[in-house]
Amino acid sequence: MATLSYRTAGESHGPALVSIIEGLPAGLPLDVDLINGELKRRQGGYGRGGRQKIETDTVTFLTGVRRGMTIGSPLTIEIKNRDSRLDDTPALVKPRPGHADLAGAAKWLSTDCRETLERASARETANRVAVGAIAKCLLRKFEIQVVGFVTRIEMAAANVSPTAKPDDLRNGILKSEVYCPDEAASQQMIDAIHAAKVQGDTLGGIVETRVYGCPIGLGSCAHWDMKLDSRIAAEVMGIQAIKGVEIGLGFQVAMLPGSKVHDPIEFNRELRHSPNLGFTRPTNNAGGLEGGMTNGQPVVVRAAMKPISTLLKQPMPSVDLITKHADKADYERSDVCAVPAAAVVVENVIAFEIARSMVEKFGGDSMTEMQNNYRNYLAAAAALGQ
Ligand code: EPS
Repeated sequence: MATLSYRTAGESHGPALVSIIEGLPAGLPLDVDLINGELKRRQGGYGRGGRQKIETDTVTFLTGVRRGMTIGSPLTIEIKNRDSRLDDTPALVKPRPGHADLAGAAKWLSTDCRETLERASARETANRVAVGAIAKCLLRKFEIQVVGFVTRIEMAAANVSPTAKPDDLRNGILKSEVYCPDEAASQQMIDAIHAAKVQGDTLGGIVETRVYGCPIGLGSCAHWDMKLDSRIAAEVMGIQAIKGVEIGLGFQVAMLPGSKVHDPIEFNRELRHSPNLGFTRPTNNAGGLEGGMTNGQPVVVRAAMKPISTLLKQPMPSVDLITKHADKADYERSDVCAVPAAAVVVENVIAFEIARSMVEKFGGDSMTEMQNNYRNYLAAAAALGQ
């Protein structure tokens, strides 16, 4: 089975971040403005720290592209680090609770957490946003849209209609400094971040991604690791500082009877040639995924991000790894709140997983082949039972 995969490499203060993506069909136009636009959004959001003032993340294609199009060979991308000074970065010997510092230092038999934190840093998410944005270039050929936003920062919670149109969501997100389409909640979130900054503290929150336009049948119920919900959860949990992932109703399913959880199935003949094949659902508690496969409804995923573990004015109690004496955790330049950035990262890693499932179901060596496969599937599925 053809599949799509990627690996990332690069340290936070090394010369560059790079990624290799394999499995993209040939003939896919790569929209550099879209990719750089996503990188810029990741750098933004109220609550970001000093590093984002230094960097202007943009993508360079090193391999796999000719005249702006994929050519079927491995695609390598590079994002340069302006703050490149890896050999001159100081040792960090008082690990920050919540960060990878302590476990990484022990794992690699060191008293210096620097080498662990350089790779564990959320700077690496720039790679994954660029890869996801490339996946979006593929998804838009199939009219699949992916929209991510913030629904909570600490106690400030947004109210976002489950039936909101993607364009309305996007407009609301664009207007908000915290990428939240609920204007009133957006202001409360900004106030909460400001208060945390004054305290020298940090804040976490919840982000949501919705994917519109997926055909029924992406993913598979054949194996646990082919289930699309399993892959999405793994990809999202792999993002720095994410501690929980929910799909659809998520943890609420445990508190409701089946009659209130499952989404009734209806049929509208006029829609039978659309990606949902005419099967509509008055509710979407399943979050667009049943049995590890898309069911034609929007895919809805939420993720909880913990507060950044570097605290400015009140570093957490820690231990000096050389003397083993109690001390305060070291301070590294950091953000007060990176939840808006996380909304962009989550959105893009989900875009990658959806693109991967599209390549697995419809993939071919070229975009023309893949688009023909997609059309043939929709036609065959629409003709069933006639
Ligand atoms: C980040 C880059 C990092 C941090 C932050 C996010 O750069 P620097 O360490 O040079 O300030 O600002 O990373 C973390 C919070 C972390 O714990 O690593 C980025 O580009 O997103």
